[in-house]
Amino acid sequence: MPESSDPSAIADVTSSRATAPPQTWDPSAFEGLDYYAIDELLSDEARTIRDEVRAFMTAEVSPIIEEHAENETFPDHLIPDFAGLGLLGPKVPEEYGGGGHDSIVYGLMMQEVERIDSGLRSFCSVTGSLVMYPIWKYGSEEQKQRWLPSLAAGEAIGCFGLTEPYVGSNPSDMRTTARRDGDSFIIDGHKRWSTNASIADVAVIWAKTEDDTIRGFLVETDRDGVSTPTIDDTLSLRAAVTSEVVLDNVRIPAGNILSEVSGLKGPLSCLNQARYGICWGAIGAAMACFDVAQQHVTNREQFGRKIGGFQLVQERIVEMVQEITKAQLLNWRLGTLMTAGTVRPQQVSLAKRNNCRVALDVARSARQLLGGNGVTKMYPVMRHMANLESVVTYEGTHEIHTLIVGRDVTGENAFT
Ligand code: TGC
Ligand code: FAD
Repeated sequence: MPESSDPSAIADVTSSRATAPPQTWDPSAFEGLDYYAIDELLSDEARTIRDEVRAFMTAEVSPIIEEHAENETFPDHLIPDFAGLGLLGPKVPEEYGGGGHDSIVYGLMMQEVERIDSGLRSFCSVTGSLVMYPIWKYGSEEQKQRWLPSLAAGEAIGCFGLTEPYVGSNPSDMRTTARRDGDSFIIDGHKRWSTNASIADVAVIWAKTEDDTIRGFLVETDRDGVSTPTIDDTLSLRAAVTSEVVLDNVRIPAGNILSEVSGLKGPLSCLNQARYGICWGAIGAAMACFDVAQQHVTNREQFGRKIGGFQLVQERIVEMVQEITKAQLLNWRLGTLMTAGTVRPQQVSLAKRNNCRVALDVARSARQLLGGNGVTKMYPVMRHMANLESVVTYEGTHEIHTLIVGRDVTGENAFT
């Protein structure tokens, strides 16, 4: 029986309409979390670009993202805006249509995109780091001219095929093959978990040639033998496109090979770029969850006072501030090393490992502070949490990054 003697409360209980308290979060009130004044370490240009992306994502994307995630649709109408904001290929030189920015700017951009949704950051990461980067770094001048300006403008879309149904953490065991046949290569294989593939014009496919060497190939997706079935049963990154790439006797011109790299270091060097973007992006998601939690605890009352006044609540909030701040400092330092060109892949791994875990912990803690309403779509926290389950897995799982750093520190290989 309802405890209230108010007849309208009884009516609410007996009606079929659920009642919820007012939302305690205003997305437009986001101010960022900068406990250690890291803003002072940024250039004016970096701050300006970050603020521009932040404003766009808050005004244009935040209001629509929940619906896209629910309906499992990618908001492709945003692609021209993303291109206009320079989110597609921020580090690629301007002569090829990219932004020519340094790594700090790239990181801040990914932070602001993922603050709204990891799937949209995925779209940007794949375009810039996994498709444009290898074409720019390892492609011919003709390949660069053909693809980079249109990818930067969002007129062409790309995807990256490394993972296969039976090969994920250990890509050196890949089964996809590329056989030379006169002026062509014939590609056979099956890639799984390829972000963007069903909407892509070009796929960067990693395959083994007859001498067992891993090489990269540009495969136009309208070629005979290419199909890209969507993986549509995911509970994570639902506003992004994830697909398979099936390559059945696909003939491509020999000139489609990325001629300037061979071996596993080809795809892994692209992953360094994308993993770096994830380090910043994941903390964007964490900042969003913290913001929701902070607003909630300063609004919601229980036991006659704001829940932010309880010591156990403050401990959660302080833990979030502490871990996000440490991760932000890690990102800033990583960005300066990356810009200087002295970063080591193992340093990227340490930050990817740390920051994904921090983001997941923050999301789970924020959800806890929201109480029951935290499991509803009133708040973005469950969506971030579900997204982050992919983010902690792709681009190298938490365990793989542990082993990368472990090997670096001890000199012992624990992979096999
Ligand atoms: P290993 O012997 O360590 O290395 C083989 C060669 O590669 C070089 N290398 C690297 N080069 C550049 N960057 C790196 N990070 C590199 N790591 C290694 C290395 O120097 C060596 O070169 P060389 O010249 O001596 O031949 O190779 P391994 O077989 O022991 O494997 C290492 C391991 C397990 C760490 C690697 O396979 C790995 O990182 N596995 C994880 C796979 C992964 O991350 N897959 C990601 C798929 S793409 C994706 O998830 C996109 S999600 C996109 C989105 O939506 O955002
Ligand atoms: P597995 O490698 O089978 O691993 C399963 C479990 O075993 C993991 O917990 C792993 O950590 C653990 N494990 C494996 N080896 C070891 C070991 N030596 N020691 C300890 N533990 C170990 N790939 C692409 O190529 N392109 C993309 O665009 C892309 N996009 C993706 C998008 C999404 C949404 C997802 C979920 C994945 C995407 N991936 C993509 C694939 C992603 O990179 C792989 O899922 C990831 O590398 C892990 O591979 P796997 O799923 O085969 O898991």
